[in-house]
Amino acid sequence: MTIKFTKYQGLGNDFILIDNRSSDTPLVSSEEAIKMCDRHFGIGADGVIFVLPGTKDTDYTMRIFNSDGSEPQMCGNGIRCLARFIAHLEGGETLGKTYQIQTLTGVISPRLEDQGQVKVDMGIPYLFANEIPTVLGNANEKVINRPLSVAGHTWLVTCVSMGNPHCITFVEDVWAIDLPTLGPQFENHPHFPERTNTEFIEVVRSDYLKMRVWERGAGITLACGTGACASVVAGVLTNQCDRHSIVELPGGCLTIEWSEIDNRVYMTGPAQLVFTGTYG
Ligand code: ZDP
Repeated sequence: MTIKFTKYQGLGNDFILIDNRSSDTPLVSSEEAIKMCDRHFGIGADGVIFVLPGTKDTDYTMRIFNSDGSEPQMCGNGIRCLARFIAHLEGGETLGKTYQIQTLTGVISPRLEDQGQVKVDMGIPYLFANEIPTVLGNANEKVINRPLSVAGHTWLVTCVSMGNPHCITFVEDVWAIDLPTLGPQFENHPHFPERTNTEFIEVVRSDYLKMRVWERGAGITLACGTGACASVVAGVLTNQCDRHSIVELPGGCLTIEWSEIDNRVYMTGPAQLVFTGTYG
């Protein structure tokens, strides 16, 4: 089957977007998504994102397959790309337009800003072990600076869910981390029953973090929006950063705010169209 797609990227975290408004079922299977994401034999991407019909309370529904075919609950860079894709499908962008998007973790609201930026209300962070989920510590307790043994070293980790699981550890130098070796061992650690995304954070200033990420189901990516949100939350919980911080990723910077007023996390960053095409 030939399928039309549009390629977007958010700080180098890149996605194949598919207009799926005609059906409640993704037009592409998770197995096909793996092939589409292959950077040599396919289009090449970190994931495939579908714009499906909304519900009575939302404009559209978003689903995503990681490049390994797994389906995460949520994605941050991806929903910024989805918002601009929807505007493209609807015939043009209206500054300030906010979409209500149904996801597997609830309703997420991206808002179109100027200069290609999108501000997203990412909802509240989940902090209890059973919400991550992880078996680190007691189910109804937060996971803050808990020891986790990986690759013969004991790391102090803080876990946060933005609808998807994140395991965050603070280090002196993010570029000294052997991510290809450590990433898979964190991702598949038995303490994370649904696997986990893993972020290594270097605190440059109280309002400026450097981050590298090994993503669940995608490996090393240039940016992870939910990971940046989770990392600022972890930085606040461990008294290492401000609630309003810049997160510098290999692909660029995101502005994150964990609101003291409504407990919601807000993320602002770019999303850019790369090309359109047909596959198959
Ligand atoms: O939780 C996961 O399986 C992630 N790999 C989903 C994708 C996260 C994303 N990179 C982000 O920006 O949050 C899209």
